[in-house]
Amino acid sequence: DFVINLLKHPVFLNNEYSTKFIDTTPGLFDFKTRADRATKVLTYIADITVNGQPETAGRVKPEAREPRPPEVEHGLAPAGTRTLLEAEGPRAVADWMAAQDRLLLTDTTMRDGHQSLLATRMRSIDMIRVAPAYAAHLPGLFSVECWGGATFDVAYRFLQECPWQRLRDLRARMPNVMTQMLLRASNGVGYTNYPDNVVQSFVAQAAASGVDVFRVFDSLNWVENMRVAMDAVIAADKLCEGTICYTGDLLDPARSKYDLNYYVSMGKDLKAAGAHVLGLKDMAGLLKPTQAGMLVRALKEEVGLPIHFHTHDTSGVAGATILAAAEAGVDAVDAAMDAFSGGTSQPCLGSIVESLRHTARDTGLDIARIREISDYWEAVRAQYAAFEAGLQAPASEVYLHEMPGGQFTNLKAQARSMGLEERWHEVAQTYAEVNQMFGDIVKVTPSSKVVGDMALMMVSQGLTRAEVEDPKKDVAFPDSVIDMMKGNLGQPPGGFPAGIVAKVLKGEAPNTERPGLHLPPVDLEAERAKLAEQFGVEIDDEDLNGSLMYPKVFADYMARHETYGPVRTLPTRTFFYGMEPAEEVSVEIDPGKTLEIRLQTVGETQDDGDVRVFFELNGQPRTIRVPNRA
Ligand code: BTN
Ligand code: 3PY
Ligand code: ZN
Repeated sequence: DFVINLLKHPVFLNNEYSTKFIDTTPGLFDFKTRADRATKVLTYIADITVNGQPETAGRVKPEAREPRPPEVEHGLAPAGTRTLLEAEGPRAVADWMAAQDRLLLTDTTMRDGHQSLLATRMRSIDMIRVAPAYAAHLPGLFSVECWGGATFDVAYRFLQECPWQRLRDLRARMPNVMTQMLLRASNGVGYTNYPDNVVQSFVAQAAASGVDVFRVFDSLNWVENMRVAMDAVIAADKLCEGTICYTGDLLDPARSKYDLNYYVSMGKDLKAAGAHVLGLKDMAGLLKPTQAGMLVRALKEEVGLPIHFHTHDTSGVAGATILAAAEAGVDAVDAAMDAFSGGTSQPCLGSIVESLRHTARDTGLDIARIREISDYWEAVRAQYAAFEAGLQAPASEVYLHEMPGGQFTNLKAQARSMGLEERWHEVAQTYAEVNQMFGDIVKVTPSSKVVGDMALMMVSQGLTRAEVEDPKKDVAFPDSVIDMMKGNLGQPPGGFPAGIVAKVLKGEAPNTERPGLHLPPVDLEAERAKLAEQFGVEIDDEDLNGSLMYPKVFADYMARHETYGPVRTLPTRTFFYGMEPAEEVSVEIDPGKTLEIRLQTVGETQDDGDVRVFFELNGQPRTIRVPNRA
């Protein structure tokens, strides 16, 4: 008797879900009635039950406890940073930041935490259910990072849900604390440069749908290529965090390209470009404690903006780095809730709070509330065991390869799928060599993906750096490498080495100007009309911006949505593993519209290859046929 009533929890039922226009405008499509949407959701469950989810194939279904969000007084949301932003604007927030004695904290669990530990697979429902507890019990957080980076793509591509809807739902449940996103400047939340008007439109939409803090970075640290995105954030009256990506070791004489002067000068450029706050993004977790103290002091003195520091704990010493940065006067730092911290993720939020308690930088956050919320996250994380692919222990090897925490698990999975799992350390070594071959560049999405593609190619084909660089040897470079050498991601400090550019481009001249300068603007309304025609539905601004970022991924999402309907409120276990006979779940597909679903039995495969799956839907028998694709 495996009965779960996961979603009957009162906190959950009190929630109101936003609904997408395409789901709620029956006039557009006469067949899109509520009953039909229920059939679609049953079809999804039947399909996963019979055929499994490709994402979790071969993985054991976790027998984990139910995630139960903390009890919250309905609507409780004491004034927080968002209250200030709404009332007085981003400059006031930056001034307020600089005036605090306490160390301010951003919780990254809903973005970088799961991106770095679970290949970004956390579903909206698991975030939305706990958002009221953040609003009620942790109003002293600086921000909650919950959007951008890889989450946008993964929501559409793997989770079959709308990333904008996630944002609106979180925003509605946390009206007092600032939401934060990671924006790859002109690369938006994608892997390539977009036309300027696409970047502007995307930022305006993100602001309208609920982002308060935009951490804007460029994957080659090229400030010139960050202006369009930064200007759009400033125009939307949101907090613009112009960000330096940290790489190398500022005390290493062999890496003198990235020394203290380099970072100070970039910080000044970002201030001049209008940043309200200076982001210091150590995406691989390379900044060591002593260097952190030096860097923070220098940036505070010479740039003068409040500093928000981000790191990863891949090495195991990131906690020490954060304490050193705090000692040196950093204004805010990122951390992940305990259950989503450590390893390739951020350091442990609760332990930072405890470390600073009764000191000059006491965070003022309620540790008991942190533990309560982390306890929820622990149960959530267990549901995603299939996606755990991380480090079993801290790894000093990170100082060799310099892979970003968000890339590490992905590249490892890619290596495994290419049969290179046993040769992981060779991949790591090659990644470092590719970096040197490309001129020692900042490695962060998308430049990190280019380095990773090249490294995997070299290891799988047994190519050495010397062979790759040999003008006489013919090498078929990955598309992403050709694209970067053409200048389509912009320019690193000092440019790419002429030899490798010539080899990759076979003598063709690269573009060394800002890529956006050469990309014609997209006719947004023509694009909207084209999509409306293609999908036969009205395309709202969110859909339009989603499609502009990821045309193919968005189209596939829309096609699956047509078949499976609103699967985003299915319990995570059901979404990934389907149901078992006699199991029951409640699924609130719209505010107040709950489906009570019971799986009765799964029939035999018929001659035509279909399987009949027998359900009870709100007490009525329903049969769904799905093909047996096994
Ligand atoms: C019912 O509602 O009981 C009738 C079964 C409906 C079958 C649906 S229609 C679309 C989907 N694709 C399939 O292969 N089967 C289902
Ligand atoms: C992203 O761009 O997704 C990152 O997390 C970079 O660190
Ligand atoms: Zn990160």
